[in-house]
Amino acid sequence: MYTYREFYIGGQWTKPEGAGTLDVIRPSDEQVCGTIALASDVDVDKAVAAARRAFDSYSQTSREERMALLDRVIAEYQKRLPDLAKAVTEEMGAPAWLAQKAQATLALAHLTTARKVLETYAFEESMGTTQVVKEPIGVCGFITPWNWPLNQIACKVAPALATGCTMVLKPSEVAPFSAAIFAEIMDAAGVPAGVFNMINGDGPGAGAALSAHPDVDMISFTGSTRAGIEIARAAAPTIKRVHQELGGKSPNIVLDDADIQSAVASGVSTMMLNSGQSCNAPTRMLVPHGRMDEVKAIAKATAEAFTVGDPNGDVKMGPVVSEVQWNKIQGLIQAGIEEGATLVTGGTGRPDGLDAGYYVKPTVFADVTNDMRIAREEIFGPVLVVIGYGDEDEAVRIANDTPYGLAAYVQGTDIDNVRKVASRLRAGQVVLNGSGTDFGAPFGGYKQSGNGREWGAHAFGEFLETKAVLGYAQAAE
Ligand code: TXE
Repeated sequence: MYTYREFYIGGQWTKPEGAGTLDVIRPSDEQVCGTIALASDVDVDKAVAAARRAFDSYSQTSREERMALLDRVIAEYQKRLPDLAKAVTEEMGAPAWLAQKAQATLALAHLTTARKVLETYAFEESMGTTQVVKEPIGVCGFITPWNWPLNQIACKVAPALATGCTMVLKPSEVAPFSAAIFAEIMDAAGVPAGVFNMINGDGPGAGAALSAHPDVDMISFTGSTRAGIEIARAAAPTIKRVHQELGGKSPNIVLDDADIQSAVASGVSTMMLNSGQSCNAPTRMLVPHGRMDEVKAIAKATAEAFTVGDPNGDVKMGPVVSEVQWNKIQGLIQAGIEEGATLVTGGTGRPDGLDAGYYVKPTVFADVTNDMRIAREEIFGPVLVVIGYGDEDEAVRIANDTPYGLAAYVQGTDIDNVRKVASRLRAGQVVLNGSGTDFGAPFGGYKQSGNGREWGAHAFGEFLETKAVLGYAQAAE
């Protein structure tokens, strides 16, 4: 049982001013696994004030001081890896192997990448007699989700620390315990008081207050497009910078010359990872009409090999995060059946033998058309849709026919053609033939998948203001 009823403000665990609390539900058995306090507006004000006070000195630290700080954070983070992985399994249901190998460790990759980028990042450049300086933007507000909780915290905190910003984190109220351990890590690493602050709360409460706060200079948000719109609206009167990483409905184009067995099997596996709860999951598989039957057979076999159950057991897939998500997914599976898509495997209800917990059957729909709800809406569960296409032009048209543009995937043997198809896709990241994650590469969306970029050197730009100093290069009198 986790009990974190205090907030980390100004370098201290601090009692909340508000009286609200929230029980956190363990998705694997629907039991309470801990309790958090909910921040009131006064708590948000206190956290922002602490970050503001710390900004004056932290923004003046040298590159070397911040590199040393990141080294200490990395060292402390490594010590807590088992605790972090366990908390993620408890709060959002990732299987223990996934929590250990990915959920907890991806955050480490962002910290080490930021540390490396900081070594050489150009904060100044000369343009004739003008000097252009990149300065930390100020106090940042971070609102993060529950699906890859540590990854999404670290990919904001790491570049913010590296660039000299101070920050207030409001993690997801659904998965707050790994974030609390993260705050303990920051404390143990000796992050100066007020540089990193953490409060808990829900979206309409603490999230909205942070977004609207006049003393917050930028908000970085990862979550639903719905909340992203509300955050941008709340932030608008204060003209703060708003970075958003929102939903996706990423196409996975399997070209006719692809190794169909491996392209389809890996597409299904990537899609099902983390119970399908990844913003960049390849949720729409596009295949030539003539290969549909072959694809159905491979997708069915791959999905049915996904063992589902207690995330602490020997399973490939745990539950989805919450009852709300479970109901949303069930509703969309039902919609797919009613819209006339072919249900290849899976379907509504819990997998056999699982009576409690938010478990979903790995589900594949084929013969889907791109106007069906299951092809248009982000399902955020283990549900793949397979759509047929006639020629490559049609594949590209279907791929781009979505309000989202976070990621896209292309599989094929003729690499020149694969590259050509990639160049026609409107997405912030295109993955060719199952290439692995590149933590230095920018990550973010076109269209309604958001704006701005995270990860690596590109992330630094989100946290920097640009100052032009004219006449800088004049001779001293
Ligand atoms: O997300 P929310 P939910 C998508 C996915 C999922 C859907 C709903 O499709 O099914 O979103 O998930 C905070 N002002 N993604 O409801 O509400 C909230 O407290 C300020 C995609 O859980 O977006 C939490 O910290 N903050 C995604 C965070 O937003 C607000 C990851 C995420 O919650 C707020 C998760 C408000 N008005 C879900 N409303 C991705 N891009 O990876 C909510 N929040």
